[in-house]
Amino acid sequence: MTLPLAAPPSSAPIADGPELIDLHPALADMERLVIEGLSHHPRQLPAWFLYDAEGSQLFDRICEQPEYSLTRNETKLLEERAGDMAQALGQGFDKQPVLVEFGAGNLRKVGPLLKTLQPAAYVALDISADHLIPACRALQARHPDVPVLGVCCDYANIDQLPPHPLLEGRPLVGFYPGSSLGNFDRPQARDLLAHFAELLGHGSRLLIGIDQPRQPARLEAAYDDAAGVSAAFAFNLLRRLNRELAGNFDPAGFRYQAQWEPTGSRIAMALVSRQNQMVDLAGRRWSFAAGEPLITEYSVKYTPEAFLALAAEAGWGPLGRWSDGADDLSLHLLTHGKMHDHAQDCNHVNPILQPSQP
Ligand code: AVI
Repeated sequence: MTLPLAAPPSSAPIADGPELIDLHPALADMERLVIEGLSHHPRQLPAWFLYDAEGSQLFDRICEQPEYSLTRNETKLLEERAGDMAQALGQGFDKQPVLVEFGAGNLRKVGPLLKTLQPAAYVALDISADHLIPACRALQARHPDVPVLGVCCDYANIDQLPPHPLLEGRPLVGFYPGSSLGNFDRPQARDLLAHFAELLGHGSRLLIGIDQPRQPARLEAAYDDAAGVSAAFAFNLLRRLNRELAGNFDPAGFRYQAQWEPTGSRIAMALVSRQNQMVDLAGRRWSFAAGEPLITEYSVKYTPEAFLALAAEAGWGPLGRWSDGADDLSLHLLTHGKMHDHAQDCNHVNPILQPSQP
């Protein structure tokens, strides 16, 4: 899964603030991924392509839509239960761990954990540097005692965390909220969980947010909100491709669609071609048939049991689970290591093994 880096990493302090290391995939890598994705049937691009500066802002607006409850519910759960979560996340290490957040976005969820865990440092990984820089600066101002480091990267495709004095000799624990695991198909999701274990190290712990299946109508509305923000988020992908990879997509030639697919337990989001058409992109000419979808992303929903089975395939075992009142989503605490270690640990955090009550 590793992308060769076409450009050396650059690192710079964010004016009077935390440092940012830039490992964004190079244009040549993006071009290769576009050619691979459009040659695939159905056509599909990596979900991280959606997150340029504009896309990241649109995603933040999706999180505010009444139909999209995931962010609100998860944030509330974190605010209410961060003390228990931090206690279990940081348990058993001889030094204060560093907290590493994957796909950190606007950094608005981690605050309660920083307060309760008091990590030695906090590392935020996100694909959009434009979004990460102001978010890191604001977070550092709110939490002056925790050193903050931003890393702009495709976290699924880095070989290791960048060597940095803040991480040296420290245990690492992971935080992956927002159910972004669902934006990878199952084999990729399993590989990603295994990859997190490699990045964090043996014996590490991971707190991960997972959205669960519920009535299809609710899910379809969450991914196709009445205000049209989800659709705008998808259409922004075409604008990005036109701008960065010499494309000539005409957005009017496509319509947005979000459909629940029961067999995959997932929402499929797509831009569907309204007619037969040709599009130039990445130095090639692509034909789209009328009705043909370009999948912009999937969002797989896992029951707690299905998620834990997937995590086990990647060597992660359960330590605890917290859920929102409606049991629409869970924050799972996992540990990577031998199964009997998990059983012991579970005894320590037994009270949190059941969903929390509203
Ligand atoms: C980031 N990710 C978890 C979102 C989701 O719910 O799958 C992405 C998203 N796309 C459209 N709406 C939300």
